[in-house]
Amino acid sequence: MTTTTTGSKPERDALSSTTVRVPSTPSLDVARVRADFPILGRTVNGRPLVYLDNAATTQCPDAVIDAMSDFYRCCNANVHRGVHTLSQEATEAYEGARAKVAHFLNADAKASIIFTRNTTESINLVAHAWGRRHLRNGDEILLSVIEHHSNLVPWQMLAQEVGCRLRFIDIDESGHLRLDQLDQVLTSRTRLVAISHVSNVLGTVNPIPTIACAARAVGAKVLVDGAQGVPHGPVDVQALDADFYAYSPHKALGPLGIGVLWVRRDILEEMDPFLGGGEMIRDVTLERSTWAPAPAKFEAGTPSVADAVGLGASIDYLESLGMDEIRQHEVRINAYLLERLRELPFLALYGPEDPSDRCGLVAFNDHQIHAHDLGTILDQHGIAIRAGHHCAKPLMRRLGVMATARASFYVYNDVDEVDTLVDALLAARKVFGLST
Ligand code: 7TS
Repeated sequence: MTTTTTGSKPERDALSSTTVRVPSTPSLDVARVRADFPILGRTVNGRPLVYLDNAATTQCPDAVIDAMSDFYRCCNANVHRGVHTLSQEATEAYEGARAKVAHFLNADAKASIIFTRNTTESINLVAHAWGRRHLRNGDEILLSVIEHHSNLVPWQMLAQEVGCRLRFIDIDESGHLRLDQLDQVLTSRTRLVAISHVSNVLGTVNPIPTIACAARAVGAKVLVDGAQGVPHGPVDVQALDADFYAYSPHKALGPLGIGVLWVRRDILEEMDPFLGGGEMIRDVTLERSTWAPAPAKFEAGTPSVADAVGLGASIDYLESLGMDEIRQHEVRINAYLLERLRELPFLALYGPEDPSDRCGLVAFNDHQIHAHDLGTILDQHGIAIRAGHHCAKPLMRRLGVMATARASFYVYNDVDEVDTLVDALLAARKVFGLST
């Protein structure tokens, strides 16, 4: 984990730290890691599965699957409302998971961790609960052109509702944000800067502390879309100097169906509820209600308890591997991946050249084969990649393409799978009778 800051000055962001260099020796024992993931033993179209769609969703280790099935076998009950033993055990398991997330992200308080369904819901929660109360006609929200639709559409909807204006930071030719534009696009009207920690298309790790510092200077709050941040290295929300941080555990070895939102403790009181219903109230009369303190205020209804338990187990698993080691593993794979793909003259690659500037993914296009055809042919080889616009249509337009292919790696992938990918890309050329 990065060191915690006590003052307002941000420390380094471990993901974008320049100290990460391509390691000469492996930082993870991938063969041992793979043995923990039952799905990796299966075949697809008669070939061993090569799973390279981790930026969409990662796989679960036995520890996560077992934790969830144990919960259903042993202490399945509703939380926070039962005097009986099962309900108390379920509550302990649920709140224990919250404590693990708080520690994992170095949150300023356990109550600052709100469980949602995914990153998308976390960002929508901020737009409704904070945005509607604090943004007015003429205010500005600063975004970037690389944002996933999850960190764009909710702000468009809010902007239409309250009449505020969206502004954007562009990227340069290398796929880095144009920080030189910050002076121009941040104004005294900027109330919020909402930016992704890591791009899901370019892989670029964005320098959040630098952006947060500039945002603070104009009095704006900072929301970080951490969907592609948390999985790939140590994240310390206080060191990042953010106000809101959202992520999806299913992209970091956890289960589908649960999301995380961290809100800086002193802002929790400045937010209205998002959804109304059971568990989020202090008192209810026929005419009106008052709210429970956070996080209950933002978690109406029965939560996804087993998913929270699985999330807790995924954090234990990630910590047993080491988040620094995971970061180094990805940088090592990136270096080999970029080297091998650059050998193929028929490919266009997107994103930064330096493997240390990106997380373990690369988006690419064959000049002659559509990304969807490539995805289908690779599937015949047992290789799962993603093809399409990656829910980042404005970025596709900015890059001048309709779609890209994308291979994304994680803790159980190794360099031999890069070779398998390259062989399959060459085989795809043959299918279309194209030169290699
Ligand atoms: N933000 C970023 C940067 C993402 O990459 C994604 C998902 C999301 C938000 C939304 O996450 P969700 O869990 O709420 O859906 N990105 C991808 C992807 O790149 N391919 O599939 C999902």
